[in-house]
Formats: sequence, C-alpha cells, structure tokens
Amino acid sequence: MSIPESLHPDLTPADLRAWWMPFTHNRYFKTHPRLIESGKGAWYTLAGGQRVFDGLSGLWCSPLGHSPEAIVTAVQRQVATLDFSPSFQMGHPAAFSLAARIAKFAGRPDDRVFFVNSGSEAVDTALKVAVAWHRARGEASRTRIIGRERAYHGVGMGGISVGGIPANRKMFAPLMIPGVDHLPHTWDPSQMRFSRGQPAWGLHLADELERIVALHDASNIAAVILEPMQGSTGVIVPPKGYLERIREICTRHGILLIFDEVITGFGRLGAPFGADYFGVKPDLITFAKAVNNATVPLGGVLVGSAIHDAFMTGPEHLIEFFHGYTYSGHPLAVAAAHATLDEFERGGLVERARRLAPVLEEAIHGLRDEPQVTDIRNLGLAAAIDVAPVPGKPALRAFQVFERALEFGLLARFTGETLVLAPPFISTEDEIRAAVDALRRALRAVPTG
Ligand code: PXG
Repeated sequence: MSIPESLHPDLTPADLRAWWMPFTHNRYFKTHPRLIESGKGAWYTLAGGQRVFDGLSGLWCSPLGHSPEAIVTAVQRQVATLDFSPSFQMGHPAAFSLAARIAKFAGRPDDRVFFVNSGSEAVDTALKVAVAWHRARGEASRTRIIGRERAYHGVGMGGISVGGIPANRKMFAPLMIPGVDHLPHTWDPSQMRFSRGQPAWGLHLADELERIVALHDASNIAAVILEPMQGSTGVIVPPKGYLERIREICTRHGILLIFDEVITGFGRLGAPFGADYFGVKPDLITFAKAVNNATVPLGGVLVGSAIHDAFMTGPEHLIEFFHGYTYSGHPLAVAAAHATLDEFERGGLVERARRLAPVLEEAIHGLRDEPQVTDIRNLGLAAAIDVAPVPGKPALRAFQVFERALEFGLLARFTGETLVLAPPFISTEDEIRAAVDALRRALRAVPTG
C-alpha cells in the first residue's frame, strides 16, 4: 500500500517523518498512517471521516470518553484563571483539595498524595519513597526491590528495572537499577485457559516471594511492586488468594507493598482501586491515566501517613524529600481531575463499570471457538484474547486482527499475540457487544496458517 496522496488537509506524507512515535512500528506506520481527527464520547473519528469505537479508552485512560463537556469547561476556565503555578515552595488551593479528594476516593483518607505527570514518574517516585523511608527509619540496608515477570511499570529507569517485559529491558540493560528480583508471572495456559475472572490455580506462586526473601534476607529488601491485575502485557489476572498472600508475606518481613494502579485505579475493575476490588491494602499506590480522564497528563502516589511522617524530621525550614517535577500539581491537570471526579460521582461510573463487566465477560468468551483463538481472559472492564502466532512471524497475527477490526469500526489494542479491550465506562451494553462482534469479524477475516 502506498501513502495516500491526500493524507490529510494539513499533512503531506513527508510531514510524517519528524515525529519518532512511541511504541510504534514507525516505518510501517508512515506508509500506512492511521490518523485520529477528533473524539466525542466513546468514539473517535479518523482522518477521512470513519468513526471507530474506542475499545481501549484511549490507552486505558479515558473512561468517560472524549471531551466530556464538564471537563472541557473546567480546563477552559482554569487556563484563563491560573495557567501555571509553581509547586516548589508555593501551592494553589485546588491541588490540596484534589489530594484530599483522591485519598478519600481511595478509602485512605489519612494518606498523602505526591503529584507527578505520568505513570512512569509515579512508579519511580514510589520506589524512591520506599527506599528513602527505610533509610529514614534506620534500616538503610533495605534497598532491594522485587517486581514481577511481564509487569509494566512504565519506562523510567526504575520502572523498566522492576518491570518484566523483555523488549522494554533488553536494549537498556546497563542502565537498570541494581538489586532487583522478579517474581514469576501467574499465567499458565495449561492451568487456566479461558478462565473468567480470577483463576483458581496459581496461589502457590506467591510463595516464590518467600524464596527471594530467604535468598537475600528481609533486612536487604525495601519493597515489592505489583500491578494488582497486569494490564499492559495482556490482562493477566491474579490467582485467587495470591495478592492476599503477597500482602501477608510483605507484612511479616517488614517489606513495603506497592500496588501500581495506573490501569486498575479509578474504576477499571468496578471498584475505586484494585486494592478495594481485591480487599488487599498496599502501603503505596501509584495512579495516573483515568484520574483526570487523561485530559492533561497527571499521575501520583498515595502514601500511607506513617510512611510520610517518617520523613517529617529535621529543621522545619528545610525540604524533607528531595524530589518533584516542574509540573507536579499542574493547575490544568488538577482542574481536569476535579471535573473527572465530579463526573464519577454524578454518573455513578465505578458502579457502571461494575455493571458492564459481566456484559464484556459474556461477550468476549463468546469468541472462544473463533479461528486462531488460544485463550481469553477478563476482569472488570478489561479483557484479552490470545491468538495463535503466524508460524515464523511472531506478533503478526494480532496486528492483522487489529487492522481488520479498525476497518470494522473498532479501535482495539494489540501487543505480541494478544488483543485487548478496555472500553470506556460510558459505553452502552450494545456498544460493548458490537465491539466484540467487530473482533469476531476481524478474527474470521485474517489469513489462516
Ligand atoms: N504502570 C502501569 C501499570 C501502566 O500500565 C505505566 C505504569 C506507565 O504510565 P505512563 O503514563 O508513563 O505511560 C503504565 C502504562 C497498553 C498500554 O496498551 C499501557 C500503558 C501505557 C500505554 C499503553 O496496554 N500503561
């Protein structure tokens, strides 16, 4: 396929050269561009006019759909009132009220909230807090961090070190932070193919944490970081009892437990946070994405008050924690978050996600007998389908399905041999069923063999 002559009124094919796109097959893209022109509600309009259902809520980040009026108005008003305000040694009122509001939303009203601009920054911030906290209370040898295979914790140096996605790590090996171990991931197709919700098998994998602790001794370990449900790698759902056991082991050994809730936070599982859904209380929670519907970049870390308080020592005129970003607590991001939380409350959107979850589960498992499908998994308003690889061409089949689905009006996500759906919470039941149906047509349309 050659590049369309009239790519876009404002763009020529040559204009695509300069932007080195993130996590994108740049060469293929620039000869087969896929351009989004606008978004409204759960739908995007592509350049050329085709409407596609936003099957991944942006990148898991726009549960209210696109450009909801209340958020647009709030951001417009904010930019006209206070566009930027320094957060080092100064503050603006709405950032304080937002921090309190997020802590309350998480059911952790005594927590403190450290604002950042992305999930990657939230993760690196949480790792710093964990290591520095042990040091502040006189256990400076506790520096090791334990992550998990297949984990995605963003692309900062800390995040790729504790992350477990080989492609995100292998080119940068010398840059990794030292002293990291990885728990095994919990997906085993021989034990849990086509499971709905939490698999019954796999609890024993939590005990691997005991082995790592025994190897290094707890006195050297600062924290365990986990996504309660692994999202980016393709919806790997924790086995029943797994997170509870990890919590118990961490508590017994004085190890902090960090939940990376960049995807599971703000309703994706049909509860405010994954911690609520699973009934497991971590010491720190990272969040980003849905906190403000992704209107303006915003992330943060919820920190238990006992951890925060350990930093509050020394002369009062001195900085307690040498960390932060120019845009921490950016007024536009904060305004968007207040408006988002208003909408969550007004629309009962966490509850709505919870009600839609069984609709997605029912629909997605209806694809079980479609060609090439090797596994289906789901939890909350998230689901993944694995397809058989094209022999000798890894990661091609899911991409082919993605391309065909787009023709059928669905923007899904593909990664490796996996397709992922995580629709906006404002979706209707019919839209979810139609999205799955577009996937069905796409699965049937791709070449076999
Ligand atoms: N932690 C988790 C659990 C994430 O899922 C990050 C950290 C990093 O966030 P930032 O804002 O720095 O990108 C993420 C991001 C996908 C997909 O297709 C997932 C993410 C980002 C982009 C695409 O699954 N997760």
